[in-house]
Amino acid sequence: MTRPRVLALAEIKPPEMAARLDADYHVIHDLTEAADAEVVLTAGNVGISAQQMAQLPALRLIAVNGVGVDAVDLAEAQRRGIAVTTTPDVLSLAVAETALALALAAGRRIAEGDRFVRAGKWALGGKLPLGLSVLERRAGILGYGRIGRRLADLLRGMGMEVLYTARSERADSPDTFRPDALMLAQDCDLLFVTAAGGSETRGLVDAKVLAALGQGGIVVNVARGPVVETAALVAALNAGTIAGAGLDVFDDEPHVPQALRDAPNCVLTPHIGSATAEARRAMAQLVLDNIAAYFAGQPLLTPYEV
Ligand code: 8YV
Repeated sequence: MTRPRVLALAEIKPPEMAARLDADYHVIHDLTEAADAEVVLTAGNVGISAQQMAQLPALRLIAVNGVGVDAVDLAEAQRRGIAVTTTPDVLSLAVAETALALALAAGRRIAEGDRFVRAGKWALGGKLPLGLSVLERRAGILGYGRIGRRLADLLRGMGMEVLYTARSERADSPDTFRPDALMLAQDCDLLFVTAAGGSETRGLVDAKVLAALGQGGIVVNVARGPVVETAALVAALNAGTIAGAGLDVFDDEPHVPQALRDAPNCVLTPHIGSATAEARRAMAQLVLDNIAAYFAGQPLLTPYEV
């Protein structure tokens, strides 16, 4: 029996899950050889454009190995009647953990301390500047979706006061609502960015928001690079008008501007928010289940409703 053809624009991990995709489907990696493919596998930070869809006339399902759909041309997918699935919930803890790790690393100068020891500066009598307590501060969460709320649960569980900004106040939330990023930044010290990417959230964290966060402020971005204005962030870090930053996402990945790489107390990671073996296995399972449901003519498990 011939296996259905699936175009993979992104990979799935861990390897045993990729092997399952290979066992069940004829996986193609070249778009120009996929005119008859009904399914495309992509990732949150890879997506698929209208131009790519135009080259795939048989396409019926875009299976995103991730939750971000900002890189998928959703309007075009809808126009063409193409369904989109994502991998919600199963990665929330991993991304929340990354956000927490970045906040701790920036506040307590962990990455800087590591570089300091490796460079032999400790042995030479050097001193690392004092850090800032993280858990004694107020946390602000910008984007109170599944990931933001999972992070809020973790922070509250550690005794932190948590504020949040979302499109509207959530009646079922134990946390304190602020209607916009500026008001959130005025009242918190740690600003966690967990909002979805795309035009609606572009530049939400700008120079004014950073100024409102203040000298003891730390910005953590595990969402999408453009939600935070890079030039404003670099300026605030260099001027010391905020205390630090932890960034997992960037405007033009995998390229990270030299100004950020040189910025003081800025912890940088290579978009590893969901990169735990546990989360990636569960994400891959959902991707495989959605693709299998599509070919079996059954309802998709986690459709993204446009
Ligand atoms: C990964 C992500 O980069 O879920 C997302 O939107 O950005 C991340 O989880 C990627 O999608 C993993 O394949």
